[in-house]
Amino acid sequence: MTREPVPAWVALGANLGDAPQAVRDAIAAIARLPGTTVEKQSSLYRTAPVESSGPDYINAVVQVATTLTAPALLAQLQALEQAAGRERPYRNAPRTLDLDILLYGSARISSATLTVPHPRMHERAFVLVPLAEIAPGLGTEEALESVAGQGIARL
Ligand code: A4P
Ligand code: MG
Repeated sequence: MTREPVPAWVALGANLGDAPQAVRDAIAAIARLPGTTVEKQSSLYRTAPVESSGPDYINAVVQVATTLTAPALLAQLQALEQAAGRERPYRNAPRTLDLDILLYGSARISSATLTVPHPRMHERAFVLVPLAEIAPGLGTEEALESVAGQGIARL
């Protein structure tokens, strides 16, 4: 049985090593995932760490269309994080690459390993600003205004 492609939005973040290159390479790698095409990609943004330490982050958001299930997409994204040398010494540690699923169609998922929509996306300029760039219909002005104090600059 062939599955219909589902639109999904993935947030990318990095703040160790050559972070802009890591984010660009990750977008190219996502485009090569099975059953997956990148439909839209935001600009890259330089952002101040939120509840995290270390250098500024580079963040971006992509819209994909994928025939992968949400858990399969998560597994593929985690493999890309590992391939980029991701280490997890402690929560919100600086990282070479972080890939989070923001939205998967209209699905609401709450499992031990996957929560969709991403529970913290509406608190974060580093997610909302790039998401608004490629999917203005998904967010609200109120949400954007509520994060206006967070440092973010388009590269
Ligand atoms: N998980 C559950 N739901 C999801 C989902 N929707 N997408 C689970 C991806 N993963 C999801 O993630 C921990 C576990 O979350 C995974 O094993 C998966 O099963 P992780 O990537 O190992 O750890 P993390 O990234 O530290 O956690 P998380 O929850 O992604 O962190 P946050 O809350 O997203 O914050 N500041 C700036 N400026 N830019 C950033 O990118 N990122 C964070 C991470 C903090 N501050 C930041 C940035
Ligand atoms: Mg993550």
